[in-house]
Amino acid sequence: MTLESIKLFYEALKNTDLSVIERLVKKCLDEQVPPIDILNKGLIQAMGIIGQEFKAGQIWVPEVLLAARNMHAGINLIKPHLLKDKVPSKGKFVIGTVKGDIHDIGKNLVSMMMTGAGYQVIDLGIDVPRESFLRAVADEKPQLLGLSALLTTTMLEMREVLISIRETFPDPPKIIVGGAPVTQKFAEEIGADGYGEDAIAAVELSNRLISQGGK
Ligand code: B1M
Repeated sequence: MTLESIKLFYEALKNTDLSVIERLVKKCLDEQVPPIDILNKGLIQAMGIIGQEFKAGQIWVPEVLLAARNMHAGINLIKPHLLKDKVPSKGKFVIGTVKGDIHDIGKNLVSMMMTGAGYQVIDLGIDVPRESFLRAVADEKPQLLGLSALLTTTMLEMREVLISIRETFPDPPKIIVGGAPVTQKFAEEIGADGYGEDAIAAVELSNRLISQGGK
């Protein structure tokens, strides 16, 4: 994918006309661009530029919301291509965005990639209170629990969820964390079982944890 096409994705994410991003993604698919490249080198890179503009105060929340809507539409179009190959179930994975955080694009991508990799995914959604994570672990007995956070303020909630889970369950699931402000160092500091830089890394990490014995 060239710089020129990143510009096309960027412009499509900012366009109020939803059909612009839809046509662009369909065109890439027709031209046999690998779906994973459309995601990583097109949509995610373009959203990165929008994030920088937001940070610099050049654009405002409504424009970011518009980009998020368009991004969802683009992801929905490549989803069936990424999930094409059915694989046997590897285990249960509960995921949610921690309390106070409503960013769900990254979390949805992790859910999608984990589904594609053969995990049964239970997605608790956004702004998930600690009690809901506890209930889901009690009810579903997953091998893995994933926590996503996009804000430097909400990432601190990850530690609290982790402590509650480990205090409540004698045989807790492996807990993996991720999201833009989260780092390997932070994951180690809070005692998470692993950190995934992106959705693919989350799958690889989960596979490693499961092969080491899951719970
Ligand atoms: Co918000 N926002 N936002 N926002 N937003 C950020 C995160 C910010 C960095 C923008 C900026 O200033 N540059 C900034 C946070 C600053 C900080 O904390 N230091 C910010 C802010 C400040 C805010 C508000 C406070 C703004 C306001 O209201 N004034 C507000 C907070 C709302 C809340 O949560 N309480 C807010 C709101 C919003 C929107 C609603 C407008 C919208 C979200 C819409 C939605 O998600 N449905 C939005 C968006 C879109 C963004 C940016 C621009 C893009 C986020 C995104 O979707 N990226 C973002 C800037 C940025 O991140 N560069 C920003 C694409 C996505 C694919 O990446 O989510 O990182 P990401 O996921 C990746 C990896 O991180 C990883 O895999 C994914 C795929 O590769 N990953 C995991 C994610 N979760 C994982 C879990 C894992 C493993 C990997 O294991 C379990």
